[in-house]
Amino acid sequence: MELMEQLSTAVIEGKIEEIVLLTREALEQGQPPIEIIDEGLMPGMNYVAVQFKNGEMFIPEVLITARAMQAAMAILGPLLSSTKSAMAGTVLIGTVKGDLHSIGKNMVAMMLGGAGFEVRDLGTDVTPEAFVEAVRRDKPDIVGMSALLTTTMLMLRETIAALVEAGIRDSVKIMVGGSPVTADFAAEIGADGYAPNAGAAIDVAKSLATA
Ligand code: B1M
Repeated sequence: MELMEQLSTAVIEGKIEEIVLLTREALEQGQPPIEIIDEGLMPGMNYVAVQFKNGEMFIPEVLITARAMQAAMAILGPLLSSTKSAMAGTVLIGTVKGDLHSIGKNMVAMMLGGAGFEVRDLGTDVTPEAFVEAVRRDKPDIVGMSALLTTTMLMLRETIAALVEAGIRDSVKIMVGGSPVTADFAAEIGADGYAPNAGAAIDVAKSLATA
């Protein structure tokens, strides 16, 4: 089996030790980190997503695959960041209140770091109050919010409302993303930018930082 295919299978089967070995092997073979993500890890994660949706995989199994994915990202993330050039701006990022999905947000954070942004990750299940407090403290150029559930997507709106209420909305640019989020929804809730994936998030962040 080809190496990228082996990586996908290791994600699906949640084999952490194997995924670490395969990721290192791919790097030793000179495969760029971004290609290992796109061609090895993501196809596995996409397969898991379909199985989960169809009720053929369950939360404990999905958690194991998520851990395997994170183990690979722990190796690849710093390499994405090592191409850091001049500081492009500062970004505060977090997954909104009620939402524990971290993989996509982590990927966006790592890619932004690699593109030269200074990134502060607030983690998951971040309340609107915590976003407000962090903006006051860190004065970032951009606040990035991730939401993966149709229910927590509404928390994007509430978090923006909290920033407005606190009188600091106009001190930052707001970027949102996550699988249920659309450009229309982002515009409707008053976000400044939306990105469908981590690659696009870099372009959006760059244009927001210079706007
Ligand atoms: Co959950 N889950 N999950 N889950 N989970 C989804 C999201 C779901 C679509 C699966 C399904 O049913 N088809 C579904 C949501 C349905 C809906 O609301 N429409 C779902 C559900 C229902 C749930 C629970 C409610 C299940 C339950 O308890 N009954 C529960 C909720 C827990 C909670 O958050 N309160 C739950 C739990 C979990 C696990 C904990 C088991 C695990 C998360 C582990 C973790 O993250 N540490 C999990 C996972 C892994 C998934 C799926 C299978 C994969 C998500 C993922 O990591 N994708 C997911 C299915 C799916 O997405 N199709 C699913 C890979 C990742 C790289 O992609 O996160 O989309 P993504 O990020 C992309 C883009 O969206 C974008 O860039 C990223 C990289 O390209 N992006 C941004 C993301 N954030 C961005 C921010 C930006 C810009 C771009 O700017 C700031």
